[in-house]
Amino acid sequence: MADLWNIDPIPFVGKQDVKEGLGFRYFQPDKIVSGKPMADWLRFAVAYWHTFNQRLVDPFGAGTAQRPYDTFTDPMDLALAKVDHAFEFYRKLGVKFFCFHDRDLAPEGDTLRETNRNLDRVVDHVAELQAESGMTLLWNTSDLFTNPRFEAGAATSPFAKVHAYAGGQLKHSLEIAKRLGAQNYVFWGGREGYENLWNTDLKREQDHIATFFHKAVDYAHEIGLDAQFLIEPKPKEPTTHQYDFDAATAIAFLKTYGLDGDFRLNLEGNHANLAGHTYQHEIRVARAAGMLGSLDANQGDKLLGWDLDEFPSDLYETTAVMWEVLDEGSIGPRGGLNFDAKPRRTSFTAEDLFRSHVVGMDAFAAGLLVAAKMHEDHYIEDLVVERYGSYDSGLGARIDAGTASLAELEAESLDVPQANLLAATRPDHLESLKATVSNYIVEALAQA
Ligand code: XUL
Ligand code: CO
Repeated sequence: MADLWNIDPIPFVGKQDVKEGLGFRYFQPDKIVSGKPMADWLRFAVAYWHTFNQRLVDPFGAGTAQRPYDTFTDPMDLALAKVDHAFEFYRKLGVKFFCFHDRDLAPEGDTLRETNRNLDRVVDHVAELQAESGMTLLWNTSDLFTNPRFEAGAATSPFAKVHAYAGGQLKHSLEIAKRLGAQNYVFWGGREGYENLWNTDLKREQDHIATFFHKAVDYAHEIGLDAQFLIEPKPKEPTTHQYDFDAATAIAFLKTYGLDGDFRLNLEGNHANLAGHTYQHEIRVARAAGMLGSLDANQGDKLLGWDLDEFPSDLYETTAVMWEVLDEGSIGPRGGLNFDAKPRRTSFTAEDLFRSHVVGMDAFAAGLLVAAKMHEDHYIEDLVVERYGSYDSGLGARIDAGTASLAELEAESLDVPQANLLAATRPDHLESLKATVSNYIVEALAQA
């Protein structure tokens, strides 16, 4: 194939000078870390929407992006050319997975039938290049938020015809998932929320989206689609109140409607921050419920309160994420790290798409190396075991087993002087513990 990006495949350069940012310092796909090749722990995916469609607009200005397919004017020619560029991008970057929304791939027609026809032409081309390249579809999804028809929601729209349209769109996306062998199928709630309760029947809207998910599960069974369904929580943007606010809210919703057996979660760093959580918190909550599915890899900006979708570069955060993943044994049965991220407006060249992915991949590879070292040393695990040790025997063990009555707890406590109770706890030296993690980052990477 012609050199569509005018760039060499990204090499591993280790600690050599990589000022240009077009080489990996830490990501070595075949390097064995904690018993598995790095590539198996990390399963990086490129997000079609940000990488190939995003023009780097912001609310105050037009896009700055320069892309090698900007010369195509016919929308279908452009759509097909983007697929060629996408697969060449994956190869040069060295990623094995990709993700897309239906509407990322092809322009809409006048009717759903016409839209599907456009989409299928492009999906044919994706299927051809997938067969040639061996790329895996980490997940696909339906864009149920961009088109004006979804102004008041899709599955939760107050208007039955809009819900129906969303269902029709979903059906076709599930067929594409089946055709391309998707590992997962994602639902991000987009406009599934509300602005104001005076005009909203919250219970009815939640019932409707639950029905929508049940129909998706039924149809997947009908067509033999073997993909893991995922919900991607996000607290705000675009609506004030999103029904899938955070991991805990999404888990409660899934359990309420009997969907927890069929769904897991796709968790995103920037979304976690918008919900007032850390990325690690969201992952731990999902793990505790046995519902960690996959990860959208990005980060927010501490000073700006919206969804910036920055490429991950914060090693403290990637270490925490990979700590959770190592403890879990994988990101999820079929999970990966999808770069739901875009370069900043000032990084507008085509090469910057490579550079920014290199930053994200290296940040996670570094996080993996550090977390692996921490697990090897067992310092944190031992500390946590010791912290909860009082539940291992005697009264604590009876509390743990749920057999201690309140009367027993009262008898135990009535005559204990306050000072003795503080002595029964254990100081954490929390500041030192945080420094321990920072020291691991410095030292593990110095040795890497
Ligand atoms: C939006 C977001 C989406 C989902 C897929 O904030 O994260 O791109 O990942 O619809
Ligand atoms: Co996302």
